[in-house]
Amino acid sequence: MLRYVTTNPGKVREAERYLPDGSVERLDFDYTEIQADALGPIAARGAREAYWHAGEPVLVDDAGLFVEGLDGFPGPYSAYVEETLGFERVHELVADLDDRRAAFRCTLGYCDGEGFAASPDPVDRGDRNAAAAAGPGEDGGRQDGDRRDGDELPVKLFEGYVPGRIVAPRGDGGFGYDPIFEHDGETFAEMDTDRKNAVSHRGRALEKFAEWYADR
Ligand code: ITT
Repeated sequence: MLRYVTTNPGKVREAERYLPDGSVERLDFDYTEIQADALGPIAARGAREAYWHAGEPVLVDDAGLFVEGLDGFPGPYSAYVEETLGFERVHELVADLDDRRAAFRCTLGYCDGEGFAASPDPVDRGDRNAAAAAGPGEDGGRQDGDRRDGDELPVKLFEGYVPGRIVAPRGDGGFGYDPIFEHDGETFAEMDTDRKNAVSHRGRALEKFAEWYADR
């Protein structure tokens, strides 16, 4: 069984459309999100921690909204900004800018404790020195020695991207920043799940993952 590790049920609703019925189940586990200026290292670190927690194959999903006129902000800080400001104030911040173009990015990190054959998608193999310096994690259940080994587990990454622009909130579907993100004339909150999946950052990343996972 593959565990889709997230505190956000909206992500799993979208992911289920790409994976065979009954092959994925959500695991509500809040892995540590390290501070980084890109999504890949956050997803890789999260996938290792989630794998050690779950003890079975895991997929983590790190996503963010990158606004051009704000030099990519909130990007990897999107969850914190949504919790503190909310999407309405993000729209207000952007409303007066000349450049309201934005993109959603999603990086999926897969870990099952094994290595990977060469393929075009990146594999994060961790950093021994950084892992040793960080020391053991706090999620318990494993011995410290095991944990350090775990920090070197390879994680396969799958990336997806969708361009759009920030608009006044419209629609009541989806989640997160969906009401203020417009793609092709509609906000993500105005689209149903299949329509959003067909164009979204998560859909693109899941498509690559599902194709690869079928042979795993
Ligand atoms: P987990 O980390 O537990 O998976 P999260 O909701 O905190 O859940 P992220 O850190 O990946 O997930 O999300 C960053 C923010 O971007 C957060 O505020 C999400 O609601 C938002 N977000 C992610 N994907 C989105 C999408 O498809 N549409 C709208 N907002 C999205």
